[in-house]
Amino acid sequence: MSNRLKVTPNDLSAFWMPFTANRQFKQAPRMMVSAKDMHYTTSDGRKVLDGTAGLWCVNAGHCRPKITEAIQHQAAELDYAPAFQMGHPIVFELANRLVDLAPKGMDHVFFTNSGSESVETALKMAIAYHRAKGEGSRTRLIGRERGYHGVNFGGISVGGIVTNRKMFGTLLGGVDHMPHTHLPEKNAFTKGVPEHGAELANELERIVALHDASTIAAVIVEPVAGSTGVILPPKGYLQKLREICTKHGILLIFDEVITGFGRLGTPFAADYFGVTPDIMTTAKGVSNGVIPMGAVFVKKEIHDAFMTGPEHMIEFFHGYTYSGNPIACAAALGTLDTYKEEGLLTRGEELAPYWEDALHSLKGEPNVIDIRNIGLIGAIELAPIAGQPTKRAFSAFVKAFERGALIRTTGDIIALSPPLIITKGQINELIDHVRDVLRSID
Ligand code: PXG
Ligand code: PLP
Repeated sequence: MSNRLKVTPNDLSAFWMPFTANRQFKQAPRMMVSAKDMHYTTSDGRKVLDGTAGLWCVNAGHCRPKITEAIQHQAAELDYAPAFQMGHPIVFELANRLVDLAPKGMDHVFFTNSGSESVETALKMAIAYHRAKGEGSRTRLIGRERGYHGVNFGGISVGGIVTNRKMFGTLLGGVDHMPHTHLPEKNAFTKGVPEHGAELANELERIVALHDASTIAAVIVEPVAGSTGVILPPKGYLQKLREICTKHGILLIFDEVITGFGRLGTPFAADYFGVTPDIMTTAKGVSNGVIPMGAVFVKKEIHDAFMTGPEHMIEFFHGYTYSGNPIACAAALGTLDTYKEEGLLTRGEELAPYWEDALHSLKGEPNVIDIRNIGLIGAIELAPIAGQPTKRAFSAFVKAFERGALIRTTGDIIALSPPLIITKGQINELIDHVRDVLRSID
């Protein structure tokens, strides 16, 4: 431990950090050395309140005993078993537990190691499903502007974040995008789901008319877009997408990597909105972020469409070395036990009104141009500094960290998504940090 605490800037160069301004970070590193429940401890011994559940994943809070014990036990008992043509008991147990939690009709689950892999898996399943049903012409994928579906080639192709796409060539062919639903001129400072914009779902009809339904495999959207700065679906929008997809035989994929596992105060966003997709991608909260894991839920009809042909044949030529890794499964079971014992998958619903009021109390603070909230998610959008987009929010992030709160910024938007164990007192503390920071930066 003492060695780890003694990292000096010269030791930092080998690690090429993900989604990080590497040169800037290495000049002034921000290091966490331990964590418990709602707090991190930094390398200089300060406590930092986790306002973001890590990267939207540590839903049960940090270093929870059930999860730690499950991992320790599993590591000593069965560390690894091959994932292909072999099984081990707890992966089946976990699949059953997850299916019991999932929206009705989503009866099967395929394991991956991240949200990005869940997305690739879902897109491949969708195309292969249509082919298995004799509709091999359905290959086109429809995403949405400002969507985030991870960083692999399929995900950035259906995704709609220009910085994640522009450096990487031609991406997947046969992809189209619907418009995003961020309408600040009509919906700014709305509490919860906004009134305006459901008609944007009709853009899907336009795309269907352009290409013909017989060429389209799937539509993928985040029910609530997280990474791109918290964009909520207007009232009725997701229902409309569902209707249009059903009408045209197009699969609807909900990317619930962020919204899954209690973030909105329901187990999944599908439950919150009362709209059931055909495929649902998850990761993050499934294992509390502690060991990498992702899970793709599918409806029975989709799974069953693959279960044809000779029984000795592999039905779906897809999978990862670590699909259903035993230690990841143990972490996930420990996570689900913790969620259940503490009622965490619905705790967000009780806290949401308090959270909403606390967040919206920031209206009127310097440079705040919009505030959005749903469940235990919040976004505070700042006016950018002229000619220097992202700089104002990044200053807020650094200042907040120095003051003792971890917040997340994307563009000039502050996104908050605390662990679901947060108390009302800690909500006040977090929002007070943000308020003080907004008053202290340019
Ligand atoms: N889909 C969605 C909807 C996501 O939010 C992914 C896929 C990819 O998951 P992996 O596990 O491959 O990272 C995500 C991930 C942020 C932030 O601060 C968001 C994500 C990841 C890291 C940071 O907004 N979302
Ligand atoms: N690259 C090589 C050379 C491999 O042998 C494998 C798996 O066997 C992979 C990539 C894929 O790795 P994973 O299954 O962990 O995604």
